[in-house]
Amino acid sequence: MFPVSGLTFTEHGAELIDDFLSPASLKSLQTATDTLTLPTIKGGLRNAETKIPLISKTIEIEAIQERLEAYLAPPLSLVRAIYFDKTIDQNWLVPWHQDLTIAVDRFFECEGWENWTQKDGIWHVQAPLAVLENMITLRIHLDDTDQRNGCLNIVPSSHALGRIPHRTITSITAQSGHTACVANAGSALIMRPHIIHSSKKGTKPSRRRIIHLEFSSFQLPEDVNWA
Ligand SMILES: O=C(O)CCC(=O)C(=O)O
Repeated sequence: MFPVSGLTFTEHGAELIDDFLSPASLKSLQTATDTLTLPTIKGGLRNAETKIPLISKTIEIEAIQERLEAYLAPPLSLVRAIYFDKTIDQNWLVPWHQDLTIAVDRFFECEGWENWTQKDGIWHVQAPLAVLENMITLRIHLDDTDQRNGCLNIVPSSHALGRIPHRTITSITAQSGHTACVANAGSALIMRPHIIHSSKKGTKPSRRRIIHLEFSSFQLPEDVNWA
């Protein structure tokens, strides 16, 4: 299987960019999160851009949105920001899955929009492929990561299979093989949300902080907004 450094976003649905952040931005984000501890860490800290204001500032200073226009046609907007923190004490795992769910500000009925649920009063729905194909996930690493602290694993090119029934994901993964996204602090993984991915427990746990940002250029139905 390819090392993550050999993958391209166009072909494999994921690409690692070394030194994505300037040293100054990396240091500031590390400092801002050094003393941040979360009560329930597995699901990450949602709406992280409002709770860690430095995230929005970094997006601006580092011209992140503009840089992502090389991967997804503009206009892009930030539609989700999550801060993940795996630690020695909170050494969680996430089984193989695709990110299919988006959050919107109201319920509507439309073919292909499935499995509506409400979480904390916010509507969540599995979006059609056209939406996912107009999204990009950016995972900024605040710590060096490999299998020892539970790096992300991906199945290269699996986004090309579209939305996959959950029951077949494990067998596809076993047949295809996967890549461990070994990465240095300050690098970023750009990936398709629907690439099959998982996160194992670290074998020798240490802190593994990620700023997970989702951008989209998809025009939602009239009167519907990202939530
Ligand atoms: O950060 C991780 O290791 C897992 C995150 C994940 O599975 C997700 O964002 O869907």
